[in-house]
Amino acid sequence: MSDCIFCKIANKEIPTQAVYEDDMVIAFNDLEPQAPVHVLVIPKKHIASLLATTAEDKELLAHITCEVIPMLAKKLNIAETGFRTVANTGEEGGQTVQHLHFHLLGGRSMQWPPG
Ligand code: DGP
Repeated sequence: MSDCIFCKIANKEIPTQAVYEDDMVIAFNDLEPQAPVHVLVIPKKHIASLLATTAEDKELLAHITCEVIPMLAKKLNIAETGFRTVANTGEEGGQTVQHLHFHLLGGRSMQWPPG
């Protein structure tokens, strides 16, 4: 998607310091961090949100949630104390960038319910 900011980050049209990258995903620090650790994990493929995923994306989603996020939590030293993973979806869900992304937040105590 030519006008998608996260596609531009994934395609290196916007230079970004990756925290992690492989064939399927890139992870980078959030521009407006809400915690001492606040990383966004995104698929390189443009998918608008969780609602737009299909059976074709199962491997990608499993890679992000079962492999990349736990690996990053350990690498960023938030695995033992705990962390939060968020995928805001849609307007009332708080999604502001229309490219699927998982927030990985840690380094402070999280509150519930979220705002
Ligand atoms: P959400 O509200 O769930 O759609 O989260 C979008 C997040 O993306 C928000 O926390 C700010 C972050 N963000 C938006 N534009 C950029 C950008 O150009 N670079 C980086 N690193 N983060 C961005």
